[in-house]
Amino acid sequence: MPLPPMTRRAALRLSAAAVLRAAGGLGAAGGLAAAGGLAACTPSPAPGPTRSSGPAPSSSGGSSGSAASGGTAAGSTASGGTASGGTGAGGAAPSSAPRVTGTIAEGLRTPWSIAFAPDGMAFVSERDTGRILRLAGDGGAPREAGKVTARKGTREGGLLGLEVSPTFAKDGLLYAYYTAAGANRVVTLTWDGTSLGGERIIVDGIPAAVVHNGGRLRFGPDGLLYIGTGDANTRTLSPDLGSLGGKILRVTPDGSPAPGNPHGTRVYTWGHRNVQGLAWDSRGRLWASEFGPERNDELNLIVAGGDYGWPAVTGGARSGSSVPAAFVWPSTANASPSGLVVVGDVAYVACLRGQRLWRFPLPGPGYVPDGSGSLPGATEHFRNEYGRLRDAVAVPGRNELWLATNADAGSRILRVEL
Ligand SMILES: [Ca+2]
Repeated sequence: MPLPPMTRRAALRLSAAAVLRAAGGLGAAGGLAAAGGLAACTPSPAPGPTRSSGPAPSSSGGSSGSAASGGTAAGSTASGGTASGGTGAGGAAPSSAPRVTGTIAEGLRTPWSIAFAPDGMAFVSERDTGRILRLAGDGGAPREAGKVTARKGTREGGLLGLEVSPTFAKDGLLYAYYTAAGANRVVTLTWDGTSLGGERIIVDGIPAAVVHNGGRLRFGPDGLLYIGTGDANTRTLSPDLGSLGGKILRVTPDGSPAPGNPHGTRVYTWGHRNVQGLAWDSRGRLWASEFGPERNDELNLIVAGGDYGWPAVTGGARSGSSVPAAFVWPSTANASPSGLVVVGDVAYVACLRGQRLWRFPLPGPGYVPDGSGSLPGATEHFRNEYGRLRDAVAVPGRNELWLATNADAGSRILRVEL
């Protein structure tokens, strides 16, 4: 689905105020939110006003792998700081460190997911309000486009993932994942050019709980919808092939089991704890981020039918034929990975508790996770600068990400140049 680039007009309208707000960190955003409501900020082309401590000299040849050697040894914490990553095996991957260059919007309430429509408009979900906002690609205040009735009072449930139909220009369909009264579900809503309506449930009965609700939705290059779910705090669900919990599901656009799924059901892979990030590289490989149990957060290379180990094992360990994680964060304090995006065969992972963005040049063809839990060239950025990071998405047609921060009513969407 070719997407037109966002207008350059936004980039040319430099707003000193926006730069100052961006440079002011969360305090500024929180103050504005307290004053009431949402605000848009003109994306700023200023050179990295929020970059902390400047980029470290780029380490050539991917030797920065030592900055974040991963591994499965307890206490082997990453210490990459804001070092610029080597390009590693990424080939044509961007070689520069990501840098925040502006604030797209602020005063949002726990934005969970961002999804771009073909015309450059973006939809943003707010977890706790159930609102779906739309953001014009060239700035302007966010407007409410629609709303779902999500269950209140869960810590990690609510309105979670969004995804735009691959044929959005024709059907106007927006997919949404939310926690309903008894379970998580996936619905479609129809965009009529003004608002979203006509909600239709396409997958229901995904186990829900106060925590571990998964929630990521992404269409793959095969035109099928992939759904990351969680174990709903009941670890026996993950290896249970009859449950939709603790899985990556693969369905057709109408929610039916995808043809060719390994068990003839919606289940694509199993043995997951809580999957909140899904992305494909240029070779068509699917990567997924997953929260570990107070240790061993994971970046996984996903293969159809795979068992990803939970609850028998985590991280680089194997149980039977389970697939070890490609990269392991021994301490969740450094990660707690949610949104995942791949640009130029470099993966970026937005982290909650770790309050940073991880960057991984992805390995070349033939790569198979070897249980070491490490990938060469991994680096971390923005540590503790913007608070909890929930989602990272690529801006169509640009070498740029939008990054959703989670700071209750002071949450922001940041513009990140790569
Ligand atoms: Ca695992």
